[in-house]
Amino acid sequence: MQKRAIAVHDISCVGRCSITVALPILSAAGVETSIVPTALLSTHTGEFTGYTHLDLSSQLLPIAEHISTLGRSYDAFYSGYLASGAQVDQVLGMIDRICDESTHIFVDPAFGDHGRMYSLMDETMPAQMRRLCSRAVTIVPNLTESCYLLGKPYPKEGCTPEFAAELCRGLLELGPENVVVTDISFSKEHTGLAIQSRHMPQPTFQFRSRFEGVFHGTGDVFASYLLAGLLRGRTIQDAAALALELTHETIAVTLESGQPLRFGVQFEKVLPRLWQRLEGKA
Ligand code: PXL
Repeated sequence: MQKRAIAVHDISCVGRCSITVALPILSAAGVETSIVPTALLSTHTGEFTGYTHLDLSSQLLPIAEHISTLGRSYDAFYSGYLASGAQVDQVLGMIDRICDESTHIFVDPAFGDHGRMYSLMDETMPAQMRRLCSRAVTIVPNLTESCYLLGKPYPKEGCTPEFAAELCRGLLELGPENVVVTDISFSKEHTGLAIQSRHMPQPTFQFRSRFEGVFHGTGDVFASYLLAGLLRGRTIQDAAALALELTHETIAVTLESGQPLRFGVQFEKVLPRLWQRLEGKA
C-alpha cells in the first residue's frame, strides 16, 4: 500500500524550506502527501528582510474538520514551522481530528537555530512546542530547540556527549518514542546526530564532516529525508543514517554549484539518489 502523509508547515514562496521541501521529498519517496500551510511568507526569515507574513491559524481547524469527513487515514502527520506558539493549540486539534492510533506523529519543532529563536517567534513557543512534542512518536529538534524545550542554556563553548545524553533523556521524558537531535558536534570537523529511542539506555551518535557556512532549510531537508525513510520501512537508526548521508550530499552539491546559500540547498539534485537508496539500488 502506498503510504500517505500530511505535512503541516509554512509556505515560504522563495528560499527552499518547509512545504516546498517536505512535499517534493516525500513525493519523490513515493509517499502521497497532503499539505496544510500554517503561514504564508514571501521568503523564509533567515537571511532576508522585508518578507511578508500571513498567519493561517484560523484555517487549520476548518481544514482538518473537512479532511476528517473524507474517510482517509494518514500514516504520518508531519508538523514543522508554526506561525506562533498559540498555533500549537490548532495543530493539536488537527491531530485529534485527522490522526488515529496508527498515525506516526512526527514533529520538527523548527523554531530556532544557532542558540536563538527565529525572528518571528514569540516567547510562548518553547512551552507550547513542548506540548506538541508530548503527542509525538518522533521528534527532530536541533541543539538550539532542544535547549529551549528543556530550559537549558545553549552550550556556546561546544556540546559534550554527557550534555547530549542529558538532552535526549529530557526530551524522551516529554513523551515521544524516538528523539533525533541534529546539529550535535563534539569537534569542529564533524557534525551529526544524537539518536535515542525509549528502550535504549543511552543515545547513539552519527557524524559526517562539517561544511563551513549557514545552510538554510537543511533542518527541513533532513527531517523530510528521515520521515521518508521511516515511511518506507527503515528503523529509526537506519532512516537517520540515510537522512544524514543525503543531507551531507545535498550540501556538497549546493556548495559545488556556487549558488547563494540564502535560497536554500539543492535537494532537487539528490532526489534520484533518495529513490535509488530507498529501492536498494545504490
Ligand atoms: O527552515 C526553517 C524555517 C521554516 N520556515 C520559515 C523560516 C525558517 C527558518 O528560518 O524562517 C518561515
